[in-house]
Amino acid sequence: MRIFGISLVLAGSALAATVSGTIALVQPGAKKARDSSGVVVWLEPAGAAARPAPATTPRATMTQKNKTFIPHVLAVEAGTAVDFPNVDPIFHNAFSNYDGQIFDVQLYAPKTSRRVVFRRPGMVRVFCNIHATMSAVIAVLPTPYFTVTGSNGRFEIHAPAGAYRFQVWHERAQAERLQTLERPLTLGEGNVSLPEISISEEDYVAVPHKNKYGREYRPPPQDTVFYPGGHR
Ligand SMILES: [Cu+2]
Repeated sequence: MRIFGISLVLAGSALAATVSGTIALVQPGAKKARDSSGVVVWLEPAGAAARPAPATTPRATMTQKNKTFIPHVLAVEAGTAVDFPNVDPIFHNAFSNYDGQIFDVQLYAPKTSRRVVFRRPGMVRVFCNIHATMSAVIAVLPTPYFTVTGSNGRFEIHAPAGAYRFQVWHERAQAERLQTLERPLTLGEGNVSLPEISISEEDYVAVPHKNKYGREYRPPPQDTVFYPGGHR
C-alpha cells in the first residue's frame, strides 16, 4: 500500500518542465542585436483554472541608486509587494500615472524605503518626479511563470505541465508586433526549446514623459549636494 501511495503522489503532482530560448532585439539599421536585455517573457495558464492565492504576499525590490531604478525592468506576479529602498544620499520619488497602476509614494528621504502592492496585471511605467531621466517598468503579470532577459537575450522558465499562452513584452516594441509573437504552448514531459525570437524596435519613438502633475520637469537639481530639510 505504501508503494501504491507513493506512486499516486507522483502521478498527482504536476511535472515541471523548462521552456528556454533566446530573444534578439533588433534596432533599425543594425544587423545584429547588441543588447537584448529587459524583455519580459511569461507563460499565462490557459483556461480559467484559478490558482490558489499564495500563503504569503510575494515580495520584490526596485532600488533607487545613482539616480537609477534598479532593475530597470522588474517582473512580478499580481499581488506582489514591491519595496523601493532609496540608497542614494538624495531624496527620490516613485510614481506612475500610466495605465497599469496609478501610484505615488511621495518624496522620501535617503536610506528610507516605500512599499506598493501591485494587484492588477499590466505594464506599470515608473518615474521619479524630481529626476526626469529616471524611468523603470514593473511588469505585473497574471502568472508566477516569468522571467526578464539579460543582455544576451537568453530566457528560461520553469512551469508545471499544462496549457499556456507564451507572451513577450519590451518597452521599445509596438504592441501589435508583440501580439504576433504570442503563441499557445503546451508543456508535458520534457523541456521545450523555442527557436530564436526577433523583436523589432522599428517604429519606436522616444517621447519624453511629464512629471506627476502632467507638466515639464524643472531644470535638473544640483544633486551633488544634500537636501537637508527637503527638496525643491
Ligand atoms: Cu529621483
